[in-house]
Amino acid sequence: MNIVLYNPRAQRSHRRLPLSLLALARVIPSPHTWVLVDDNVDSTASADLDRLCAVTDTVLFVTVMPGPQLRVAVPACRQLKARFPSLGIWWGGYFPGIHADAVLADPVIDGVVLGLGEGTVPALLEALAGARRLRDVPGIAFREDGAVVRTVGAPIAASSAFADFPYERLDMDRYAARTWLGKRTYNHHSSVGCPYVCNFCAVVNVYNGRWLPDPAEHVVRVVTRLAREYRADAIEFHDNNYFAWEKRTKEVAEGIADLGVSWWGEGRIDTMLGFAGATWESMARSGLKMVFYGAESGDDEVLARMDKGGLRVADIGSLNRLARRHGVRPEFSFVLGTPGDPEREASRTFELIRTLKRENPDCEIILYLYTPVPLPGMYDTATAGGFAFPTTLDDWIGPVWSGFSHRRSPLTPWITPGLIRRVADFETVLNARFPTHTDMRLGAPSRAGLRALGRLRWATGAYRAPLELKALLKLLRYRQPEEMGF
Ligand code: B12
Repeated sequence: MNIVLYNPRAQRSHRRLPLSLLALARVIPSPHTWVLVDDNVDSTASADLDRLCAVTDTVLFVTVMPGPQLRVAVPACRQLKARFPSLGIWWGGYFPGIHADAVLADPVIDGVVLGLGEGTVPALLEALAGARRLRDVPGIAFREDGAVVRTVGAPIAASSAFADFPYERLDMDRYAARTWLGKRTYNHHSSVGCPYVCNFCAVVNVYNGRWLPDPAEHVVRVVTRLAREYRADAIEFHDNNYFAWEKRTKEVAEGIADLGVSWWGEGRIDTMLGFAGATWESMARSGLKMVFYGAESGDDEVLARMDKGGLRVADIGSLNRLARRHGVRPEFSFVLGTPGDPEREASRTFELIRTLKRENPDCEIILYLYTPVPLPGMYDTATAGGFAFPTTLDDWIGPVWSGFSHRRSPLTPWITPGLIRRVADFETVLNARFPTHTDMRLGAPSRAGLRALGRLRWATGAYRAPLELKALLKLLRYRQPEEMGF
């Protein structure tokens, strides 16, 4: 069988290794063959798909995130199936895993891999070749006699249990991204899942508190290979929770310290507040430049409701000061618009952000609005108020739900246009007063202009309707890292 691995465009020119598909490619056994089509970097992607899918005995494997990627994936798959009706089309990734019923309501998609692909794909290929029943493949969903069948027991293992990513099959120069971290930035993913169960995070739906890290020596080996063979000078760790284990963090930091690589990853405030001073020093010495933290809220009551493991607002401030002392920039993400009193939550969070900026102007701030994921807690409050996910892909890619996936227009029953506007206005003033360090294309004069124009509004708290700042940000094509990556 020929397997076409397809990464639909998530962000044009977002030059990052398509790790989901590389993870699958390494477990495809011969005599099957695979080829990767990456719409993020390849302008001929759609012609390539046409050519490759015309070959008989081909299966299309598509990785799908909600939002823009979904909006590209749906029409592409429909066109391909219309042209090549016998083409098998299988989807995987968080979105299809969580919303398998909506995906399978579309006749064009033959099946969904619900969790990790490595353990499932070899068995799936056997079934597609007729050597076993689909029902005997673990961790998939497919249609049978008009109903959706889900098989259980998706195997889960650390990535290091499988072969290395087949970088040698890619044009690695095309994936060396110029970012604020370095001239040749590559991305890596060194652990599966996350050990926590925050009730607003899609990772919990798939891994439910499981976290399987690659051992430190494995991570060091991969980073060394990227640095030595492919001249990486920066690494983004895309793990959901890179820093969950202090010992591993320190060992990796020590192992990569001499490579001259800058790096970034995602961590928890409570975990990293507990790290020893020596670990912070090792991390900083090894090139750690910034850490993304889920700070979530400036309201202790909301933090408790989010199952953040006892995190308090005061901890966010402590981490901000600690990170500053070590010269590692914190990037705090907040999730506004949760049930209860979202207006009060917003006011408290804005106040906290002002304090964080006062104490460490270098910290970065990212604002989201809570968008439900199907987990007990806030999701139940939403459904009780009438919230329901779309049941078809047409609805998912339609105008109403597209904004939802961007976490900007959440469609929760308690959200009001006034609150959405209030958050957007605050964000505009914040972005002008403190333009992100991660936007490489923003030159010094543009930054200075933004700061100057944003200063008065920030100083006086006059966030309402900052039309002049909105226009300037638009003119400068300001990039928001949470949507576009760095
Ligand atoms: C890199 C990344 C991006 C990149 C682009 C990724 C790309 N495909 O090109 C960018 C920055 C553009 C991005 C954007 C967004 N992202 Co994103 N992103 C990630 C991130 C950090 C890493 C993905 C990755 O490479 N993982 C490593 C690989 C090895 O794991 P994996 O993807 O899970 O793949 C395994 C399985 O899922 C499965 N699998 C995956 N695909 C397939 C396909 C087939 C056929 C099979 C068989 C199996 C399979 O097998 C793989 C190997 O085991 C994840 C979080 C994470 N740590 O995974 C979020 C994540 C996927 N993103 C998410 C979201 C929501 C978004 C946004 C929509 C959010 C926003 N802020 O607006 C935007 C979309 C905007 C846009 N322009 O598209 C969510 C998805 C949640 C959900 N409900 O589906 C995640 C999980 C983050 C989170 N914790 O919420 N993202």
